[in-house]
Amino acid sequence: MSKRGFTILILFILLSLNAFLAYAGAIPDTREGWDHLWAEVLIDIVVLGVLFAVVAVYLLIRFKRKNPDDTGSASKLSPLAAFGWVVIPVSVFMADDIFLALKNFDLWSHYRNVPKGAYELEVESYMWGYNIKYPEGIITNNELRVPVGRPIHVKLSSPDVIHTLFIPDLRVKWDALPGRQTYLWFYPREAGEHVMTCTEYCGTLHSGMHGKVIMMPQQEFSKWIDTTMAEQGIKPKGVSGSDVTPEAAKKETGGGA
Ligand SMILES: [Cu+2]
Repeated sequence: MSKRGFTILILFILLSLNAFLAYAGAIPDTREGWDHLWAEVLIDIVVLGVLFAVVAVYLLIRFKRKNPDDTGSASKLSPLAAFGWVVIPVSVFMADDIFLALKNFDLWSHYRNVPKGAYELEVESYMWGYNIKYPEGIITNNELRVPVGRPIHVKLSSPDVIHTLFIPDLRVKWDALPGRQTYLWFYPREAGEHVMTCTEYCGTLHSGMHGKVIMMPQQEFSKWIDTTMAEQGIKPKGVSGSDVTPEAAKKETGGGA
């Protein structure tokens, strides 16, 4: 095997090994999955970019014209060698592309399948803000409160133009479209506050269209539900919504869209 062929083979093995090691890592959540895939894309672009740049620069220097009258004397490539020179570099690129596409598809399916037992909310995005409707009947404005430790299924709608519900910290984002219901889900792991914002240019006050996602410990959330229900004059319907078990919620939501 020629020296160059050997170099390409080694690089191909290294890339495949990288792909294999990356795939062996499980995706525990979409947020981590997103970060992982993004890092992977950047690393692969850099590795492939540097690799091909090095080869190109080497060839430019190695076969530089020595004097203005040089016409070159390269022997013609055999059909098999010509085929190899096309197929091997293309395969290196394609192997990585296909690998990333498969990983992306895997992550995408996580994003689009709402886990069972999710707490279901409706978020109406309008010019210019968010109305959040809780299953207990509560409505809040630009403040999305959720309990920690349970998946949150957000059904999105818009009465006017296209908006987005984007929660950067959670790596979750989906459009709210007039005349159609869309959805997203996320899993609050710990208490805290995060920004939610619209990323669809939706008119004059688009830049002011943002709010807070407030993740609360379950008990605190239940208390908040009870207090807010009293404040908004909502009578409890038999079972308090905040006490709904994941099993009961499963029947309500049915998962999916
Ligand atoms: Cu908007």
